[in-house]
Amino acid sequence: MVRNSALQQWVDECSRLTKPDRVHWCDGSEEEYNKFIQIMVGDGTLIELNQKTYPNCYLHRSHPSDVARTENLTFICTEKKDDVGPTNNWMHPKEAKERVSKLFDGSMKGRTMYVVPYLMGPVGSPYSKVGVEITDSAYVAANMRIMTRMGNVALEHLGSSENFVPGLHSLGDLSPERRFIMHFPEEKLVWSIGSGYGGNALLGKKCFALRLASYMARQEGWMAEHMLIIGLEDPSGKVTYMAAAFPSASGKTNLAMMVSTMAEQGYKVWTVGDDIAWMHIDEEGQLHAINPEAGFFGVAPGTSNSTNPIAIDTINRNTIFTNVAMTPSKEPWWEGMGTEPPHGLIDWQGGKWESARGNAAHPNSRFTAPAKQCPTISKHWEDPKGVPISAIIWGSRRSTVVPLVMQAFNWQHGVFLGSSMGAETTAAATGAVGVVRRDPMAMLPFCGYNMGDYFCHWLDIGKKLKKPPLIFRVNWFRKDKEGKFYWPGYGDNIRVLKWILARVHGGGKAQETAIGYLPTADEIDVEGLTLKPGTMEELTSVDKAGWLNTMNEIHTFYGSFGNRMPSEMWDEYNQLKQRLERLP
Ligand code: SAT
Ligand code: MN
Repeated sequence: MVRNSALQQWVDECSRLTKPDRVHWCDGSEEEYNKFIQIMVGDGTLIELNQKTYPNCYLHRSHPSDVARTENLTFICTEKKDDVGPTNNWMHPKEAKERVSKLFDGSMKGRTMYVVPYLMGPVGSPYSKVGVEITDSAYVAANMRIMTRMGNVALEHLGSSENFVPGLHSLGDLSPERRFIMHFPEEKLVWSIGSGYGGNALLGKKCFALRLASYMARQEGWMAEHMLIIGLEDPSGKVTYMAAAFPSASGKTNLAMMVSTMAEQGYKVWTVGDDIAWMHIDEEGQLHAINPEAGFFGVAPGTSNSTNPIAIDTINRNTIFTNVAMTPSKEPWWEGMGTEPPHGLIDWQGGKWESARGNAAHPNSRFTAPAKQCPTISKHWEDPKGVPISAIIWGSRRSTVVPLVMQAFNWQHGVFLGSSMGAETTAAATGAVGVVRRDPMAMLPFCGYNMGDYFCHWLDIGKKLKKPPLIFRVNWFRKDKEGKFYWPGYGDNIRVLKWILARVHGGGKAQETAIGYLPTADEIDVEGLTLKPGTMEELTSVDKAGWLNTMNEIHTFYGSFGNRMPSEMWDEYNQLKQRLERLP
C-alpha cells in the first residue's frame, strides 16, 4: 500500500520525539492480532484464559492506580478559555504542548511504536472518519482492533487525504503525577500519556468519537453523542430506532442488548451500538445514527445470565478482559456474575482473594468484545446511512425524585431535560461514587467545547429536523426507604420502551404534569410482575419538594455558563419553576 505522506510525516515527527526502538504499522490482520497476543502473553501483559471454555480470551491487569478515566487529568486545549466552558479543564495549547512534550521526549525508548490507523464508522459510510493512534502499548493496539475497523481498511478510506485525526499515546511511567489526556480540538489532535486504561488510552473512543467529534459535529451540523442505539421490534415486525444517553456504567450495554420479557408478545430489542452515536440529518430532514465503534467496552461486574445473557454469549470468545478476577480453572469471574466466588479465586490485582479484601473484580473491570459476535446485533448496524431515530432517551441513576419515565412536551423542553439531568457518579471515573452531579446529556466528561454552545447546537438541530424525534427521560434506579429498587429493570425495561414506542406512533395514555407527560399509573404494562402495592403510583407521580430542590442545583449549574447559556433554557427553567410552585 502507498503510504500517505501527511501521515508518514506525522509518524516521523512522533518517532523523533518519543524515540522508539521499533516502529510497526498495523495492517489490522488476524495474524498480526495473534502476534500481539503472543508477545503480550510472553511478557506477562496478558494472561491466557481457559481456551476450552473461553477460546481466544485473555486477561489484562492494569496498574492499580490506572483503572478508570481520570477526569481531573483530562484537558481541552483551545486558544480561548471560554471556549471550553466551566465543565472542562482548560490549558492553553502552547503550555499543554510544552508540558507534555517533555514527558513524551524519549518515552518510547526500548519499546515498539505501533501505528494504528482506524476507521470510526461503517466501511463505505460518508459519515465515517479516520483516526490514527500512535501507541507504545500492544494492549491498546489489540483493543483498538476490537473496538474499531483497524489497519488497511482505514488507510484505504483515507487514501491520500490529510483528513485524519492523529492521536499520540504513550504509557509513560503510568504515574498519575505525569498523566495527561490532552485534546486540541482546533487542530483535531489528541495527546495522551501516563495511562493504559480504556477511555484514557483507546483514543478512538471518548477522545476522538466524543470530545473531538462533538466539536467537529457542531462546526459541520451533526451530533456526536454518548448514546446507545437500539431497534425496537413490535408484534407486526416493524422496527423503530431509538438512541439513549446514560452516563458511564449506568446500564447502556444492558439496555442495548436487552432480552425483552415481552418477547412472547412480539417485542424485541436489536442492538446497533452500546456507547456512542454519530447522528446526521439526511436530505429529507430525518435524523439518522451510526455506531462509530466495532466493539463493546462494557462493565463486567453485574453482567450475568439473568441481567444480560446476550453479553454473556458475546464475551465467551475473542475477548480481552481487564481487571476481572480469575478462577483456578482460568475463567474470568466478577461480582454479580451469578456464581459463588470459587475457592482459590485470584483477585484483579493477581493476589489470592479473601472476602475481607473487598471486591475480587475491580468495580470498573471491563470486557472488550467484537460487536459482530453479539447475537442480537441488528442487520442494519453497519448500514452506511445509519438507522432513522424516532426517539431520544435520557437516563441516569437517580434513587429519588425522577419518575420511571416521562416525555418532554416538545424538542426544546427535551433539550432542557437533557441539559439539566442529574446523575449519581459511578466507578467509571476516579473519585467518589454515588454523588449526584449535573451530567447534561450524559456528556459532562465528553463534550469537547463550551456546553452552553452545545445546548444551542441541540436547539439548532431541532429546528432543522422535519419530524424531530420525541424526547424522553427514564430512571430505572428509584429506591424505596429500605434502599431497595422499586423497578425490576433489565429485561423488564421493555415495558417502559413499549410505552415510548406507543407515544412515538401516536398512542399511549399520558397525563400532562408540571414536569412533562407521564404515563398514568395503570398505563405501563406490569402484568406478571410482583411489585409492592403503590409502586407504580410512586414511580409516575411528581415529587414537588424534590423537584424544587433540584431547581436550585440547576440554577447554579446554568448560572455557571453565564451568557453562553441559551435563553431558551432559562425560559424552560422559569416555566417549570412556576408550574411546580403552582402545585398543591
Ligand atoms: O473508559 S471508557 O471511557 O472507555 C468507558 C466509560 O467510562 O464510558
Ligand atoms: Mn461510555
